Amino acid sequence: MARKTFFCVDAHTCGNPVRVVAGGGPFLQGKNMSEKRQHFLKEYDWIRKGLMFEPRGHDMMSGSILFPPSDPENDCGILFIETSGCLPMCGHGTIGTVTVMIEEGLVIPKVPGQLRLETPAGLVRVSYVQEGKKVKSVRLVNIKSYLAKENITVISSALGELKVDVAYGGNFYAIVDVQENYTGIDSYAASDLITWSRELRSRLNQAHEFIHPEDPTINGLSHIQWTGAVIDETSSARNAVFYGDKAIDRSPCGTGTSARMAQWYAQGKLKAGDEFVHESIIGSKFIGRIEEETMLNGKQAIVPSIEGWAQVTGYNNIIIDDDDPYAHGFQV
Ligand code: PYC
Repeated sequence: MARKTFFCVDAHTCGNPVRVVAGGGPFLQGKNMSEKRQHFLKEYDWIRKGLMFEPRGHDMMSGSILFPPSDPENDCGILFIETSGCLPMCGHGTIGTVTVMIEEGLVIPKVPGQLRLETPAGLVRVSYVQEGKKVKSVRLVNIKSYLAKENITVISSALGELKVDVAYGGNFYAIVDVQENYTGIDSYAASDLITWSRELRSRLNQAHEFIHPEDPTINGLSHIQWTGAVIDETSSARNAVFYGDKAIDRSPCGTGTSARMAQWYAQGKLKAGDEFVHESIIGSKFIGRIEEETMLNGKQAIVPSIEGWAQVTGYNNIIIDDDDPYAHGFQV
């Protein structure tokens, strides 16, 4: 490789960036997106680093690459790319990617208003509302989500002893509810939450194993979900989700919302059919719903859905050139 150009459409979902790679992505081997993700990580991770990190991206950058589906019944395959790596599933990424796909005519749905998307975490079904050229809202029916561990102890050097639950909603989340040593997101600076998250994640991963029961390539706790008081009293809950090394999701985080709904379901606070309005750190909202009660490897689980909106912000032909010492990005 000497000079490679990627045609990207940039967007944001409820405030969080989504860079959709519509042209220039690699050919990946594998019979599904989980196997293709492994191939990408082995041979093409430089693409993710170049497009996500500075100087072409930034700490919060997140995106996706589009692939033809492996099963002709489906509309598209999606690989999620982020500063943190290649997530098995990303909710805000799906909402942004669908908006871009439809508004820009990148994929023609087999059934108008609906899409079947192959993601590394499994099949995600989508419905969307379009007015003229614009996609007004997207609802995704996510993969099976469940509460993986309850009330485990982790020590924060800054806050002291914390009790957290860990739930899976496409990624593994440690959920920090308000408790004696933690009084909610508004009590702290976002930069402090970021520093403390790195420590909590590392301690939890050292002390516990988090492995998806059906796909062992999905493993490790990647995100910390701090909770706090809602801004709008009609909302159900609010969060600040830490990802990568320096990011707080500006959206309410789709997989984080799915994980939180699985936690509330397991604790009897939410039941099938209930709506769950989730606010982000900046007050943007996703509307979650429990679509189905189900089982995953003998454990109680739910099929959650998430609704949100996205906005296209621009077109970006991004060049990654071997001559550039920062071709594969950097972090400070
Ligand atoms: O929306 O699922 C999500 C997500 C994961 C990381 C950042 N956003």
